[in-house]
Amino acid sequence: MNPLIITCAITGAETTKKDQSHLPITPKEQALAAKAAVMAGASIIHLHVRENDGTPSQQVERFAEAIGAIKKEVNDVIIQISTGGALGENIENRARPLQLKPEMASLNLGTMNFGDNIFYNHPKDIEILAKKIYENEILPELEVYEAGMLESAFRLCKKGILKDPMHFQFVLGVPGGMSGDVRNLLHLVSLLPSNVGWAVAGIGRYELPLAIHAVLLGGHVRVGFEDNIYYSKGVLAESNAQLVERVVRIAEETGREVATPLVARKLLGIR
Ligand code: KMH
Ligand code: ZN
Repeated sequence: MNPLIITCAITGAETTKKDQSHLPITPKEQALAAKAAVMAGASIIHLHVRENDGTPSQQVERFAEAIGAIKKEVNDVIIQISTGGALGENIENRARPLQLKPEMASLNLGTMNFGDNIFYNHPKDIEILAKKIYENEILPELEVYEAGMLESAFRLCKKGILKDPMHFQFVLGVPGGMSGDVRNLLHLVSLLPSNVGWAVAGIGRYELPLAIHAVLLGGHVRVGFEDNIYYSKGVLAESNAQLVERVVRIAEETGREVATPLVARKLLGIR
């Protein structure tokens, strides 16, 4: 089986310090959280940034500052910036950090209810973001929250808007999308052609069971405070790294090697 790529989504746009006091907000905090996650076994950092007061931001300068601080601590990590941003953010702002040409960026493939809100991804906006991502020679990670979005990706690929080889992230457990029921993951994986890669991010209590299944099925895994702030039921995690460490232990116990950033680049086809 391929080595396991672990992504750590250290901050997100929705989690607050009130929910999780160890949430990294400033570039310095993000750099230290990223370093610990990479030391634990993560090879990709999925990055959102915040203002000092915790407000979500899509400011290029803030992304540049955070990326610089992270790279200073762990030079070889793969940075994946978010073009999802925070709920309600306009498309110009969501596209802004692409000019920094990170190695990866997320690309969300459809509009959906997102808890009590709407996560708006107009087909035209998806196309605009895809174009900007490829123009900047960035690898998109295709965020899929339900099966229709996966089928949209196949259509967009036929039209040339998305390019092979595609790499998917199944984000399961957002109220409004597919839940993290393992049968949903199995269904999504069953729809994939052989030349694509996939990872899973389980939201909240779904994080651990879906990570275990991905390790066994040959997929990749995302964990972190963006998706889940708990270590176990009612017990808050102490750090993002603690969530990564557990996935590494599971991989080791099941004989799956964990990818270094270098190996992850090879697997993902990043030059
Ligand atoms: N903040 C969520 C509404 C992404 O990073 O691309 C969307 C999100 C997805 O976090
Ligand atoms: Zn995100």
